Amino acid sequence: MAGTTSHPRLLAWIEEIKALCKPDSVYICDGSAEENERLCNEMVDSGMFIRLNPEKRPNSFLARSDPRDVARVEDRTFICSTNSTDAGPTNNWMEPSKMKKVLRGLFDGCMRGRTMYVVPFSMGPLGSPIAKLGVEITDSPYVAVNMRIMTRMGQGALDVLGDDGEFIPCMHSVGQPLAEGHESDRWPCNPDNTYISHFPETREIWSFGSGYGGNALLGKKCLALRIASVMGRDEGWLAEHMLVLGVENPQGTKRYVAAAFPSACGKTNFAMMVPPKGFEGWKIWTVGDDIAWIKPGADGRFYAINPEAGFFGVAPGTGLETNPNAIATLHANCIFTNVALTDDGDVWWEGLTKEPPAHLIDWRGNDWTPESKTPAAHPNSRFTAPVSQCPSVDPKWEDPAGVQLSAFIFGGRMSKDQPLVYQAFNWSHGVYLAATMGSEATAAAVGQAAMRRDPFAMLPFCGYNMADYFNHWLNVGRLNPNPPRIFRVNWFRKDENGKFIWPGFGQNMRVLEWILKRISGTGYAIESPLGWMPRYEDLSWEGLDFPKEQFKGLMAVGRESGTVEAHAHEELFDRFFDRLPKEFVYERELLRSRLWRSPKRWELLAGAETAPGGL
Ligand code: TSX
Ligand code: MN
Repeated sequence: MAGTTSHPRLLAWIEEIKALCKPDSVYICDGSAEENERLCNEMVDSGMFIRLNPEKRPNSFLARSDPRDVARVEDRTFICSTNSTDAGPTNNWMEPSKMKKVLRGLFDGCMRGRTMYVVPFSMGPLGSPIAKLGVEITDSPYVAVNMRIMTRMGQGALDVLGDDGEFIPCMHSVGQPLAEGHESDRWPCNPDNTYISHFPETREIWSFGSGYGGNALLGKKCLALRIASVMGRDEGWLAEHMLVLGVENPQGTKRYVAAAFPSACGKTNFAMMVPPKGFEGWKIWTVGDDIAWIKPGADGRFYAINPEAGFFGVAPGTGLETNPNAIATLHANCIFTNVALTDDGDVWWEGLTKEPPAHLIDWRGNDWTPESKTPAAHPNSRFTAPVSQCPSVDPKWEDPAGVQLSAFIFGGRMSKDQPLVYQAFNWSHGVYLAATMGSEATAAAVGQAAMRRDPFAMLPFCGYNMADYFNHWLNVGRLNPNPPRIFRVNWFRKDENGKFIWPGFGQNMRVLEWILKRISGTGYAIESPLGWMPRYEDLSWEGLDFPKEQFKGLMAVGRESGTVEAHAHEELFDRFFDRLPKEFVYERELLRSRLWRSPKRWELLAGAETAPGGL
């Protein structure tokens, strides 16, 4: 069996691409279990997949990529708008017709000796008014089976598409045609000619040369973020790099929040958090761990869906202590990429267990022992797992109407000068807080820690000029009477000995609880120069011994370092020139003024430095 369609434009496009790429055969995926089994078995035969021990990890596989093809390639990612200013200063740009010419040359005959897979998919629940359809044409069976987990893939998507539905065409090739009688590489790719190209005006994606992750699974970063962000700008909604979770208290009241963090902040861990001791009867529900599509409703409130159906998570650091829900999700029906293989046919990575096994095959296929100098799993190794297998999956995770958001949380990884939590004064201040977020570049020994800015965690994922994106956020808040409240968090502050002050993980529940209290109007906060801040007594400490002195170290920001930070915002924003929202100039000056003119009350409570004389 194979997928069937009578959609004339889709059929014509398939013929056009077949003529260009010249594959040996064409196959339309139906997304069935039988098809999946057949493709996986074919990959086992070709050496691309290793079947894991069915007793330990049923229906699961390990793939090892070419060591040159292990991550997204930002320097080979292009936004091809007609005008370069519409891509903006933070994106690579090429004129669309010039890029098309380059791509047509590369795609000409690129699938010789291979099967061309047509992969129809829906981002978002099938038939949901918020969902978008795409069709990925690829010469990688690895892409086809990963898309089956990550999206609603197959005949169901073709049925929704009907005979005249809209779809986003996504072209993909690993870029390694096979000469007559030649065998394929185990992991074919073309690292010297990689292009991840987006055409926001015609809403097309063309990806060449990489078989890995976001470069190849085009529904995710390319469609659900870069192209969707442009659609959201035009249609009045938001495509965001955010997790979505629900928090339920013992009385059964439930609120949803969306949160954006730069990489390496533990987004998936936060999305699947387990409440700590002292929070009996509380529950965290997972809607998504990476992408949220958020639309204002007729009531002026914001409704979010997870456009994905799977987790494509970083494996290292995922263990029973850090994320038991993820570990349970991975029990079966998963694809692992670039992790290590155990002697009994299971997987392992750094952080899965405290003690590494005595012997492994590492991600490159070599023998590995605990004495080895290199990691057993690649630091960017991944699991592909169905959201439906997550024990904390929210009952409404597939609700086509989405879940109503009460808060946006923006975070970063900073060892100094960024408090555990504070709340924006208002929408435009919140947008400013999100636009200036980021993580520490390197561990700064002394003085100010250098922040690598990642506005809204969207720097590599915004399909248009980021200054226009900031304006879009300001507009969305202006046009809707009930936008979510905005918060900033930082779990990663360190003391003078370089130790994390905050225990993090499940203990972050205490911060979430204060956020929920603020939303409902029952939580106290003081007005600090940065925003509304909790006092020690405003957080619940039930079940945790965390002295007041330590809390000061977690919250305080000096006037001097705050001012250095405000100055750094100026440098960040200068490159956007006249497209930068005027509000941002005023927000920065207000921040400066508050830092030097705030009442003493704040210094005492948050432990800031003493102001110079006269204030
Ligand atoms: O994911 C993390 N979160 C969010 C969890 C809900 N990590 C993992 C690192 C990111 C990939 C964290 N690491 C968090 C956190 O809140 N906090 C920290 C820092 C930290 C690391 C180890 C400890 C404490 C804090 N260990 C002990 O206290 C024993
Ligand atoms: Mn991500």
